[in-house]
Amino acid sequence: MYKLEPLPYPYGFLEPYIDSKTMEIHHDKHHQTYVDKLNVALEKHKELQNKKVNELLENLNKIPEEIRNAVRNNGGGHANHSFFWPLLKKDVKFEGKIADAINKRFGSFEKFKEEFSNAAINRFGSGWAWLVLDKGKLEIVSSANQDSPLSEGKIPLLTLDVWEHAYYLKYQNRRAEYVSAFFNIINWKKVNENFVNMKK
Ligand code: MN3
Repeated sequence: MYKLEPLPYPYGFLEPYIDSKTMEIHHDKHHQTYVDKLNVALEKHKELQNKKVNELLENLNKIPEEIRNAVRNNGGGHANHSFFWPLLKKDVKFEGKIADAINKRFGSFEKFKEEFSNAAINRFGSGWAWLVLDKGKLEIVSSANQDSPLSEGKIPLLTLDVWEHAYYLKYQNRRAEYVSAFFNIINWKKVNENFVNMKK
């Protein structure tokens, strides 16, 4: 059985950039639902129940076909949100090895911000924007629905949820404003950890 971990901070932790009510619904309702539906999908597949959710996503082609889409969507939903929450914190400096690597790869923080923002804003419908390592190289990508870059052999370092449920209460249709606010709450210390620990 998969289980929802508590949010690693109080609901109001990211105010005013992400409001308390959004965090509460997003974590307690949306994320919970992905976990519940993943458990339902795996009910008759005991051999998969003890695997890490990332492992399921890395090997989607090995998941029995009748539950593959359910695992892709709900396993993805569980993994993506679990990865997302700790990436959010106010007032963390852009520094460390990841900052050096971003500056080198994109030219400057501003260029990186522009490219990441475009990926987030232009993702049509629901999905995620990502900074990933793809064969050791930093890349910005976006994914539809709850698709994870793990399923394409990429290593996620940073992500932003651009489903409407992530921002609609406060920002309504103004996704670009939400994306801009996100740059005030990136936990660069955590992104740096992801980079240092996962670089292959
Ligand atoms: Mn979400």
